Amino acid sequence: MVIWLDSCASTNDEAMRRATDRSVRAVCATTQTAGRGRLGRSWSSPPDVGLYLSYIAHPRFSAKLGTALPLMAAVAVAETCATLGVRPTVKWPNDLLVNGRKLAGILCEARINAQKWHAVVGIGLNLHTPPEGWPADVPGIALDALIPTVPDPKIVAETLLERLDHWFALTTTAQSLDPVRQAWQTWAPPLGTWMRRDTTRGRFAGLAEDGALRLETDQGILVVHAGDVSILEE
Ligand code: BT5
Repeated sequence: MVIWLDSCASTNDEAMRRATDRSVRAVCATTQTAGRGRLGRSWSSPPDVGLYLSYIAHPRFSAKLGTALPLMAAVAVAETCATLGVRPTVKWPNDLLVNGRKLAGILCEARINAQKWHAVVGIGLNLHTPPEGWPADVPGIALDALIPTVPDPKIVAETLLERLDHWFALTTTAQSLDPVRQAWQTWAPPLGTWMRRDTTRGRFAGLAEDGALRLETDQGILVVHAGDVSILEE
């Protein structure tokens, strides 16, 4: 079952509250009053312009594959956009960009609940440009700037959930990040693209086995496990 709410603080919280209910697959909302990004940042979630969806990774998904979550989500969103004729670039770990602007963001959160590991994959995908435009600090882009007709959020959610189910099943069967790692790299900037992590510049050298980002710097390979990187050229 997919729960659709008119409004909530964050669909990630609503999904986490229901994480022990095996009948719930995802929670979506028309608007979020406290949509979250990573590292204490916020996700702009005005009514009727975005898809705000939190997918519940049931406990059957092993915690040791946890680093696959953002990769699976990014690939599922990229594939969903591709069915609509839009080809985004994935930016490690969790952004989907078009023309250098952010089309979607992903926030994976995990918690122990009822003695089981639960994870929620929160996805914000911009469908329509906000009527008042993008806030100055939000370099966003929406599907309506890229394609003539944007389907109803429920239709987009259906495709996205089908792609998420696919990647969860494949990763669980393989018990490995390899399939999703390979798929992720097909949506990534070309190997060798310059990226920056804090003050260090390096060339994109693919993903490590656990999904970490590898950058080839003057000092050798830098493996980035958390935080942000910027793409310096596309
Ligand atoms: C993310 O964080 O990109 C994760 C966003 C996850 C949002 C979903 S919506 C459903 C679920 N429920 C939640 O509460 N969250 C998830 P981060 O990488 O930290 O990026 C945040 C930054 O993106 C902000 O500081 C802004 O610069 C920018 N931003 C905020 N809202 C945006 C939007 N709607 N479109 C594009 N960029 C945005």
